Parts: sequence; structure tokens; C-alpha cells
Amino acid sequence: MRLLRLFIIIAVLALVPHTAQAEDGYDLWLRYQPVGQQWRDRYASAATQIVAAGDSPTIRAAASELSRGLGGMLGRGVATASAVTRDGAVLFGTPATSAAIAALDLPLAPLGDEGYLIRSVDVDGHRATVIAANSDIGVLYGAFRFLKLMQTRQPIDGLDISDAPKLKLRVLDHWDNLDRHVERGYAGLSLWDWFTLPQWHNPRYTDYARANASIGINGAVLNNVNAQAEILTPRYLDKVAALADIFRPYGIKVYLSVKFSAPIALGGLKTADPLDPKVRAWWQAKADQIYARVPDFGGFLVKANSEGQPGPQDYHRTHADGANMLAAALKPHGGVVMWRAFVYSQHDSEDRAKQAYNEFKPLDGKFADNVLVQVKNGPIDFQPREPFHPLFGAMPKTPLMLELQVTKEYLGFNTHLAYLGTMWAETLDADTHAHGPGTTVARLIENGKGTGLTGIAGVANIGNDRNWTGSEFDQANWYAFGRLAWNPQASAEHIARDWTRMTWSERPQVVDTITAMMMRSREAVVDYMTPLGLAHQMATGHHHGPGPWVSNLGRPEWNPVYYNRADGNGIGFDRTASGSDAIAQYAPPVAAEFGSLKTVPDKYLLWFHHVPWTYRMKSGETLWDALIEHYDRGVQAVAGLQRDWASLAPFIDKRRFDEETAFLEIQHQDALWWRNASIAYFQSKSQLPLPAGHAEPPHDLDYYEAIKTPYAPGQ
Ligand code: GCV
Repeated sequence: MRLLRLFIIIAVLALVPHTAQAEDGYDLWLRYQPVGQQWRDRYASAATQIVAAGDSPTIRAAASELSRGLGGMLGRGVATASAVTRDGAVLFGTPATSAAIAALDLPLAPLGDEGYLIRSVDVDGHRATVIAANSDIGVLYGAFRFLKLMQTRQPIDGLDISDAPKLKLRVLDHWDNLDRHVERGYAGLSLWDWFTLPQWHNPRYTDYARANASIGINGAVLNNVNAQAEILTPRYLDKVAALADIFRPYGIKVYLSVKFSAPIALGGLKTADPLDPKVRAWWQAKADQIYARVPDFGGFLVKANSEGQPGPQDYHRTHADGANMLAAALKPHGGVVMWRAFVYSQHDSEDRAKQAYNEFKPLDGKFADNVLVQVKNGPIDFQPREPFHPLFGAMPKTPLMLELQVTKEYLGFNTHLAYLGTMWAETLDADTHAHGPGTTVARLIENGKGTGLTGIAGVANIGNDRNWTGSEFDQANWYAFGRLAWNPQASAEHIARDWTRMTWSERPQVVDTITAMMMRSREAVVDYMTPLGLAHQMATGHHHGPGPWVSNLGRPEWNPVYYNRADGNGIGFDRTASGSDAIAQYAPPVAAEFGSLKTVPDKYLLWFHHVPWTYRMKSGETLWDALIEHYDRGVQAVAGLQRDWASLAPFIDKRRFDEETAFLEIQHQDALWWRNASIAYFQSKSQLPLPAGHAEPPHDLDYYEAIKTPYAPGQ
């Protein structure tokens, strides 16, 4: 009997995932859980010794990460040594710091400042793995890559890997205010505890830097683009400097968002006119003051003349005048200006989708050589689906930086599962035809117009929640952003698979199921929120939940009705020549494809065309029927995610499993809400019955219009 009980206990324990303690998501994709027996055997004679060549803070960070990672995964201590003395050693450093590495005569030159090489070699008669680079930061990136091989259960013998980032600036933009409120943040307060800085160095700052370095992110804009001028006061600059010191060993530069009117607010000047000598002198002195504290300061990010922010147009100057004035102040120190093209004017009745192009295209070639123009992926505002921004390909003389939104302002906040890797890949792979076929957005941003200035920015989804991002699955979006920033042509599926292995489990069933869930998750959101090219149908202000009927806001383009244009005849925004002609901002082959009803992909139909409810889709069904099917497909897809997730219960630690189960329930409820509210509204216009097999919304339109979500986070 006792034996039987023991047997039952052992059998039950074998079913419980082999995590030593309940997981809470803090460790992100750097969990370094013990590998299973099969891999422990395979790695038995590898990674026996860690040999650091050099002693900089960055090399020390690499050593510490390797010992943490190898120790965790192999479940044994890994000796450190100053020279290779055993088979299975891991030697890492640069040829400048190690005669042993120099003697290997490795082909490092093409890898630049941040690339690395990992090779299985012989050192002093011992089998070893060398992780080498031209710089210490390259070595750290290589160390993370080596660990990833093991985290994703790859062989680590016979290695010959080399890699280098395709973009120079790989930056997270934190929309964090000085009171720690995060605009569009769904993961708690800002990580930056300004009140206790510069004295208190929360260890979390280092973990943030580790996570970023592990995926190659090399910049952080610390504060919101809706900037507060005070960040530029000496008191705050001391705090900024403390963060910069913590991040430096991990290759992360700090940047600041600046308020264009800071010379007035802080300097007591009467103007912020970029051509005024006193204003220019103020910024120059400010830049000097910053660099005295942060010698490797990255530069400024600027939102100007957009959504009420001050800017050069207040003085009848151009965006180029404004950007170049700041660029001149930063230039002697090697800093850059990231000038946002997210502009639309309250005085311009032009289609909002056209305004950024109209303002910026004429300025091509007029920006200083340390300015990048930062362009959102689509022409409106981080919608669940947008076509690529027409500025990509339209400014051949200006380095353009792609801006993505990692935080899910318009995709269900932290409680909806939406893997954004597929969405970003859609933009990156989009063919602008700017210089002939194959001129994808990825290739354009990698090019940098010969200036060497290339970059990508992601609006961060990080806060002080224990799991960093407010949900386990939103960690994947931080991870995917870093991976695509390193290589914009990487596969979204490959990235999802890597992340799943590192975050959840090595079990093939878990890896396959979660990867598949992620890969279809964003399309589900598109289907239940904004199918067939609809956009900006969200409720007012916080953007949570549906509001397709909203028409009472101060500016036309803030209202969902502006975008859906639903009436008794049909739905959609005519952006062809018969409408706003936004289509003309694209290269002719793109304009021809999107502009014709025969060739426009269904996913962009209502973005570019206003069509009757009875319009025949390529499938033969009517637009009305197709619309309803998409809403239902979205809801069903979420039910599918719930089922798939439930099937993983035996393999996922309880806390993380329960949280995601609850979040998927929320997502399902919200998807139904979106579906029912949207159908109720559009049916009030179309007056058509639902196609057979599709349920009527359970309530009337008034019911949905009355739903309010006060206190939604992130506003
Ligand atoms: C930081 C959208 C968001 C704003 C954001 C703005 C921007 O309008 O709703 O919160 O402001 O984009 O990107 O500047």
C-alpha cells in the first residue's frame, strides 16, 4: 500500500512541469531552466569552463550571463578560468584583449562594431568554443546567442556562426511621464523611479538592460514623446546619467524626448524659433550640459507640431529647420535627432492618411546628416492593420527610421493575445516599388541612404509589473521587436518558435501549439475589430472596445465615422482618384494595385475604397456577408486559442497558465463585444439581415453605445 502511494506521488510529480518554483514571468526569455536529460547528455562535455578575455564591464556582464545561463541549464557549476585548460571551454573576447583569439585569425572585419562570431576551434590543444567580436558589446551579443542555442536546444559542437545587426539604431521609445504614468502603458508604472534616482539603482534596471542586450536593442528613449520640459533640468539629467551608467555595459545608449518649447519653459526665452540665435545657443548649451554627464548620450526624439505639441511651425519654420537646429547642437558630440513624421493638423481638412507625406516629402534632402525622420508603419496610427506608410520610398535623400508600437494601444491592451511579429513582418516585407520591384520597407530602412544612419524604434510595452509587460504573451512582442530590429528580414514564425521554447517549454507539443496560436492571433484581432481594411473604430480616448458610431469629437479625424464612412449605400474610405487620392502617394505599381477594385487585396478593401453593402467580393459573396463572416471568424479564432491553451494545462506552470486562461476569457468576451457592437452599428446603416447561420447581436445599438469604460489604463 505504502509502495503504491509512493508510486502515485512520483507519477503525479512527473506530470508537473520541472520548474523549481512557481514562475511569475520576471525572468522573461532568460529563464535558463535545466535542460532535459537528453540534452544534458549532449551538452555533457561542452561548456565546461568559461574563459573571459578582458575585464571591461561589458565582458564581465558576458561572463556573469554565461555562468548564470550555463549553470542554470546544465544544473552544474561551470568553472571560470583565465586561459583555456580543458576541453569544452568557452573563450570569449576580442583579438585586442586575447592573444589566443588573435592567433585564431578569425574573419571579424565584416562584422563591424556590433557583430560577433561563434566557432568551434582548438585552443592550446583543447576543444573550445570561441565567441569573438571586434568590440566588447559584440562579444556580449555573441554570448547571448550562444546561450540561445542551448535555450532552443541546438547542438553546440561544430559551430560556425557569424551575425551582425542590419540596423544601427535599435531603440525602445518609452512613453513614460515623470510622475511614472505610462501613456498607452498596460504594465503598471514606469520602470524609472525618478524620485529615488540617482541614488537608488533598482536591480531591475540591470535586468532590463540584460533583456534588451539579449536581443540586441541598443537604445532607450526614457521619456514620453509628449515630453515634459523638466527632463532637461540638471536635477533630472543627473538621474538620466545614473540610468545611462547602468545601461552602458549592455550597449544601451539613452536618448531623451524633448519639448520644442523648452527654451521658453526652462530658459526664460521669449521664443523657441529655431532660427533665433539665442534659441540655438540655448540648445547648444543644453547639449553640452547633457554630454558632460552622459558622454555617449544618443540624442533627441521629437514630436513637434503634432497633437498640440509645440514645434517650428509655430514660428513659420519647417520641420527641417527645427530638426536641423537640434542636430547642430548634438553634432559636435556625435548625437542624432529622431524627428517624428507623425503629424496631422487641426487646420487641414485633407485626408489624415495624406498629411504626413504632404508635409515631409517636400523636405527630402533638407535634413542635416545626423537627422533621421521617424515614420510609423502605417499612415494613420498603429491600427491592427494598415498598409505601409507612403513616405517609405518617397524620401530618397533622407534616412527614414521605422516606428512600431510594441504596446498594444489598439490591439486589446495587455489582455488580448496578439503576436505582433506577423504584423511588423507584413510592413517590413511590403514592396514599395520605390526603386523597382523588391524595394521592400525592410530594404529601404536598411539602406540608410549611404549615410550609415539606419534605425527602428518600438514604443515600449514595459512597466513595473512583475512580468514586465502586463501579460506573458506581450513579452513576445518586446522579444520580436528586438529580433526584427537586428534583422528586419527575420521570420516572424521563427522568432515566435524561439521565444516559445525559451519562455514556456522545450516540449514539441507546447512549442508547436503556442507558435501556431501566436501566428494566427493578430489576424483574429483584425477580424473582430477592424476587418477588410477598416481602421480606428475604437472607443474614445483610451481606445478600448468598439466605438464605430462615435462622431462627436472635436476634430473630424478623431471620430471612427470619419474612417468607416458607413451610410445607407455602403462603407469604406475612398482614397482613389475619385476620393481623397491618397493612393497617388504610392509608387505607380502599388497605386495601381490598391486603386483598382479588381486587384486590391481584401484586407485593404475598405481602407482604399467606399463600396456598396451589396458589392460582390472576389469570393462571390456580398461585402455585407463577408464583413459579418470576418467578425465571427475573429470570435471563433479566440475560442480556438482558448481550446489550444487549455490543452497545454499539464505542461505549463500553474500561475502563468491560470493568468493566460483568464486573459483569454477576457479576450473572448471583448471579441464578442466588438463583433456585436460593430454589427449592430453597421446593420443600422445597411438595414440588411445577417447571412444564414450568423446570430443577431443580443442587444440593440443603444445598449452598445451606452457601454463606457471609465478608468481604462494607459490614457
Ligand atoms: C504619445 C496616438 C496615441 C497617443 C500618442 C500619439 C503619438 O495618437 O493615441 O497617445 O502620443 O499617437 O504617437 O504621438
